[in-house]
Amino acid sequence: MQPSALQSPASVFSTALLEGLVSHGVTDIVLSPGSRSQALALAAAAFARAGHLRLTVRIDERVAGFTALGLAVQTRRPVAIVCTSGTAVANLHPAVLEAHHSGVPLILLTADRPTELRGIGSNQTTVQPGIFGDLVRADWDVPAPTGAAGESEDARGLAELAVRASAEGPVHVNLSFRDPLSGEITVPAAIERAAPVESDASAREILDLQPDDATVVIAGHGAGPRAEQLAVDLGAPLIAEVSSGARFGRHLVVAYRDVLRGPHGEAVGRAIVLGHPTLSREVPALLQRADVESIVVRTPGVEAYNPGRRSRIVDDVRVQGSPDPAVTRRWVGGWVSMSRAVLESLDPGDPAPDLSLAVSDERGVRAAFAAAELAVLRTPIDRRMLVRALWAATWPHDRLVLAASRLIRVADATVPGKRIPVHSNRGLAGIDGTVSTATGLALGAADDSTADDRDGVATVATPGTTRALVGDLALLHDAGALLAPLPDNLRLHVFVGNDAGGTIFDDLEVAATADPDDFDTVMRTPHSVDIAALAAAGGWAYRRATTRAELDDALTAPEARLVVEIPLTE
Ligand SMILES: Cc1ncc(C[n+]2csc(CCOP(=O)(O)OP(=O)(O)O)c2C)c(N)n1
Ligand SMILES: [Mg+2]
Repeated sequence: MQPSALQSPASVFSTALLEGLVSHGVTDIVLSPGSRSQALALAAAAFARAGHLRLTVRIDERVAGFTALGLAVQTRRPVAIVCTSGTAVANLHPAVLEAHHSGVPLILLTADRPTELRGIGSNQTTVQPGIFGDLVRADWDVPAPTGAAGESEDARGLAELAVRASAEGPVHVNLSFRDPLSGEITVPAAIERAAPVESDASAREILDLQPDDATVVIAGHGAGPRAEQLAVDLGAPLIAEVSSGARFGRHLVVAYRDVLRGPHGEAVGRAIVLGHPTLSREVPALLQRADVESIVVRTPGVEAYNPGRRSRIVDDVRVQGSPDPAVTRRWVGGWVSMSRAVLESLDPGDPAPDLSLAVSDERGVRAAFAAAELAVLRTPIDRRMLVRALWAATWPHDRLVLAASRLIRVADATVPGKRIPVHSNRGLAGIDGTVSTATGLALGAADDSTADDRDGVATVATPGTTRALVGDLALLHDAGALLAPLPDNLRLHVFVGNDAGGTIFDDLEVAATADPDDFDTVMRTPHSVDIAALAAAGGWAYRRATTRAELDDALTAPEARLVVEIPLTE
């Protein structure tokens, strides 16, 4: 017989805290195991069993942090993370940094020892209050609950404050617990949902803009589809980075780097920035030019992008009047046709096959057609082909996740307009946590209640496939993500462009000046990890794609969890 659990103020407080979080809109908790955090963890398990929230458990807090980040990005709701004391807390730091720089709502619930056990060399006890410094929007160091009257109300009030403060980024709730560290848990049968808090828009600075013939709109990471609308309303060319959420439409300029360096770029008189541009040198150079009026629409809660420290930072812009169609045709048309010419010169593309040859009466002609078709399918994969193939295979009900490897830059310089969900951790462009983030995005999408109208991208009934495109080092950095269990109802495919190290550095000046062996040892860092074995260790299916045909096959693979390795040779 199981002994009946004791009453513990830790569990009573934790239960009330979770009730408060759920009632204010939290639907997901990601947790890692530990002793000091047991009251929160066991309460979370009981809440999940009662259907009040979804619980995701990860052994590694770093993986847990990025998984929560992906969940929060996808669901657009704050996600709570539970961990124990000590180094566990510090392992959340990378995800907290990314969340801080991209304004993602995370609620960190870290367990700690009570004050009487701090500062005396107690096991697994460090200085947790303030450990995240200025990266969190708010922090609390909560004394250990004692069972005093009113503690549960306090816990629910704290939950509400934490949810509110997390609207624009991470918050830290450090929670002390005393023995007994857990006890009986009484899960509320029903939890009343509080009305969402409307943000106060009255103090916002909105700048009125008139269309002219020298404006360009720049959509950095996370700008969203309104950047495209703004370009149309202003009669302006649209520079939209690959993870901007605005890479579509008639105003899009794919080869923007080349166009910015040419006469059209020189003619720019005004640039309006939304989101966080990080993928080119030409955009910051433009914003620093003395003859360019630079206007940046800030993302709430996030450090404004201001490369020359001369941009006008506003909360929003509004267009007055409409652009002259003839002017728009000339100005936007010039950019778009130059972009097209650049792309064609880079890559004339496959000549359109003459399909009539396939059904020709002459055997020789039919054979030649088949041989030509085979040659295309046997073509070795290069980076451009890889990013284009993934882009083409992604539909509005899917998600594409790009690591901060060289491939995101290739994608940004190459892929055409298409309205699909693309995510990349561009807050700090770390190569860490990409697969974990993709896992969170996939989990978020698998939850039907989140299948809302995201940015006007089609409302979907199926969660689709989440595809992550990562370099080999990005995969190895986050190898722990492959060890995490995932529900069967989601499809997560990780495409690894394996060039045996970090070849992004080959494009830097140092590649030509440094000793080649030293450059390899300390920058490129080649390795010979067996990716098939790594995938197998976590129970993932594995495929290797060396030709176009094999890649096409992998892109329609039915497996739930799949690692596709693509060897890249140049
Ligand atoms: C956490 C972290 N550590 C180091 C870096 C610096 N860095 C940027 S790209 C890169 C190499 C990426 O290698 P890989 O993922 O194989 O992509 P490739 O450049 O080969 O395409 C490194 C180490 C970083 N961005 N983030
Ligand atoms: Mg690499």
